[in-house]
Amino acid sequence: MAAEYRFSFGPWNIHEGADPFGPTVRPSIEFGKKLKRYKELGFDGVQFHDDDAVPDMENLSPEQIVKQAAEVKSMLDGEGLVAEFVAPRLWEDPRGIDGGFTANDSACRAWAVERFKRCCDIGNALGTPLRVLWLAREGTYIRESKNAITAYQYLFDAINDALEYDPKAEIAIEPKPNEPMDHAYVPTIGHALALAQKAVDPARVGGLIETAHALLAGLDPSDEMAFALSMGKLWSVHLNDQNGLKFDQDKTFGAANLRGAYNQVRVLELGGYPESGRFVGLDVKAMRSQKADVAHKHLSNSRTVFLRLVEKVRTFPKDVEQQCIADRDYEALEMAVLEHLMGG
Ligand code: XUL
Ligand code: MN
Repeated sequence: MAAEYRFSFGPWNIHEGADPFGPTVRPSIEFGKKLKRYKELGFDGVQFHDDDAVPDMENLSPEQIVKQAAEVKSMLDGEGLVAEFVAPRLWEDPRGIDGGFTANDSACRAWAVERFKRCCDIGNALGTPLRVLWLAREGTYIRESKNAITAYQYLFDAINDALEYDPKAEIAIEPKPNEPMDHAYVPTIGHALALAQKAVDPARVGGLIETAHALLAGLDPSDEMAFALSMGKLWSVHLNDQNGLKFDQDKTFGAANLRGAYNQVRVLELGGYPESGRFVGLDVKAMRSQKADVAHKHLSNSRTVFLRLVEKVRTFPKDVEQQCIADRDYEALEMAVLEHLMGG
């Protein structure tokens, strides 16, 4: 029996539809109601930012934070859900305006490291060792505003501080080359895994690869995943899609490039991802024009596309593939893939 995939998403993937050019268009759904949706939509894992779990954390003591996170854990247990990861949301606080870990202001850097430690506490209270670092504002709008060499050193130090503080923590870096910054530090999985090698405990630093982020870097997401898998470092994915080089769209998985989606599923299959027990995260966003009562379809549709593509990968005629490769007839292989995807 082939291993089953497990799916996850974050509460931010059911949202009110605000964008940089207009306000919300759908009512807010409270966290408890969102949790009820997970199983209905076919999901078992919940991804968290630290303040998704403990919204008022900046005004609470470390003990109060852990207590509130423990209450969220009970809610998860009640719904038969598990927490997949917790990510420190540094980018909404005024002290994170210039990036937290790489801020020029030492007080802001100290705040960011403390916040990461609280994020670790929340992760432990929720029962997950996985921390995700999306390095939102860790970068620059103009290059002269930071010393990038020093900034990378600050980043190494922050990661090492968290690893030392929390012996259970496993940190998956989610690379993204730009947005909100003009240039973000750690733009690709290659950068992330090089950084991992420099950590005090390299075995506890890996990666999360998001389709749209790899595409924004001009790279093939399936090859980025292959690189991480080859190093045993693909600890989560954020599958979605992206229609060319524009703002981070977080479209339904496969919606812009079905062949590209097929290749991502193929590489997860080749890499034994389901056997690893890791989650398939879907970081997808409902279109702003979607009505409130159907603003969850991007999630169930992405999961359906994924599972349909698993079937496509598993049923692709391997003998044809082998023959085409032996003949070096890549036109024939390409056509066989296209026929298979078109249902032929
Ligand atoms: C940003 C992004 C985030 C992270 C979680 O582009 O993808 O949602 O996945 O912080
Ligand atoms: Mn993401």
